[in-house]
Amino acid sequence: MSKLPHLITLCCSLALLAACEQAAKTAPAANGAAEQSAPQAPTAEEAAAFVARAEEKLAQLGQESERMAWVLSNFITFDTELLAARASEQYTAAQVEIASQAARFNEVQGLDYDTHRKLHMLKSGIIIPAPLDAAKTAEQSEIGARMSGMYGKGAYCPDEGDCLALGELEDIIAESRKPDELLEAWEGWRTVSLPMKDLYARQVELANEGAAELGFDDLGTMWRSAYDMDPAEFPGELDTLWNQVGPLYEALHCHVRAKLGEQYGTDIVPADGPIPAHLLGNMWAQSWENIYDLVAPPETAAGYDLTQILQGKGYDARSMVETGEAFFSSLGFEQLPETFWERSLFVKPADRDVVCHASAWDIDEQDDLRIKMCIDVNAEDFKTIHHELGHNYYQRAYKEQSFLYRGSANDGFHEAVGDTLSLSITPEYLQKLGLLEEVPDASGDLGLLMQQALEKIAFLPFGLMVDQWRWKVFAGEVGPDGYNDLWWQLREKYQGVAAPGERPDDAFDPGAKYHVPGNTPYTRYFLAHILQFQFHRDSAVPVPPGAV
Ligand code: X8Z
Ligand code: ZN
Repeated sequence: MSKLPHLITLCCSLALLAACEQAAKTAPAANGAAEQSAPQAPTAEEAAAFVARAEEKLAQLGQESERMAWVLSNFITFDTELLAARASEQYTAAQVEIASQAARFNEVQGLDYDTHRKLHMLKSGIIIPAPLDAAKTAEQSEIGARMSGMYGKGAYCPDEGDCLALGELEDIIAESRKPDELLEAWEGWRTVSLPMKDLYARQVELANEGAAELGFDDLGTMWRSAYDMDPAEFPGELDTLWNQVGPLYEALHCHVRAKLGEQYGTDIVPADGPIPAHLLGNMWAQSWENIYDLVAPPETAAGYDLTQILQGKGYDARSMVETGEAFFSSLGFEQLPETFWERSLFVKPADRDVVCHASAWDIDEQDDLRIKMCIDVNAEDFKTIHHELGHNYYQRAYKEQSFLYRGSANDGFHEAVGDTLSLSITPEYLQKLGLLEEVPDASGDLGLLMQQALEKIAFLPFGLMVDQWRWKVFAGEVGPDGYNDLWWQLREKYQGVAAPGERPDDAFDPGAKYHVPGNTPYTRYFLAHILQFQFHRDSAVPVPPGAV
């Protein structure tokens, strides 16, 4: 997880920064006399010094809070929630205070490029700001930790039988072809988010108040200001991208809807309406590779089933990660440190609650890299491992950068790197690994391309709509009573997907997606799904002229 949007403890940093500010205000004038008149405007040198101190403090304070977040995600208990909330409270307070102090340099002329850029990052790079009021900061942090805990511990407990955790419900959605079973798993998981709605609404209120204190219209404007362009123009850029790739999605949607109609009947999948969201093989209908068998082009075969191969060859969680590491090693990257293997979580523990949603961590922003993931031996998790390792290698490659430059050009870049490697998990690569005896005939490529489309093209509108929803929520275009309706309006508009039935009045379906209670911006994944193909194309080894 990257430090800036995360936790950081306060300790003496604010006192120090404040002391420096004070010293700057009362510095002797050039003639040696203490300043009596109105405080002088700060200079470019003072701005650079402020940034340097802020970076030093944020870097120093990040580690402990990152460890706290790690412990919470690995052991969700009453106490770890409380401790993580406290750490987050101190971190947010520090970030907000630094951001508001940074505004003092708004009018300074002659700033060097880095200072200017870093001041902007300090003022706008807070994912979940809080108001300066200490009680509200504490409330904000408690809400964040509680919602993370609720999601991580979430389970559906049917009237009869054992409770089912998200992973088990996802397996049903992926594998079952019985509409009733699919519906129960789909609706069951959404019982977890019902009690989040009020908490989420309050979180939005507090975050918006924090954003307003920092000079932003709302939190959405703040999020949109991280793309090296006028934040007001960013949505238009996304529209342009969507208009370019949307027709590809439409074609896929049309084909899949027709095939699902054949499978389940047009009374369940109407030929001219949205697709019910529980039939697409994924809990959020965000990628559809699990229904390949239902929609595969008849004249072709995928050629192989990577899940079956991995299982057949006796792969386990660790050897899947080792294989991912070997891909990076083959590109010339240094192996992961021993601590990565000692400290990462690869397998869902049987005896405690953890946040299973995959994530990559750089605890000390140097070499303490880890991933946390409840790995199942299947193709999807094999690719996700490459995704997570992409974060870790990116983090390590940037460790010598100054604190504020350790992130990526924008958040879409970080999400795209590991995925770019996954695009090279081709039959040829699998053969090199000894996973495929021989590369299937090129006549099977249509099947492979369909699999790729189900994973990558299907994702695009989902990647876009999550923040379209959040931006409207942050802008106050709907209140809590309208949250769910707006969610489904956007699901239909972008994805052509509908809820499989009437939703309860108090439903809060956005909360059933990790990144909403976890407060992780989502447009990054839409961008990454474009960028990774650009990276892939541009990283291809050029064929020398005359070689073909
Ligand atoms: O959340 C993730 C990663 C961690 S950054 C596993 N992804 C999004 C999701 O699961 O919804 C990767 C693709 C989209
Ligand atoms: Zn990621």
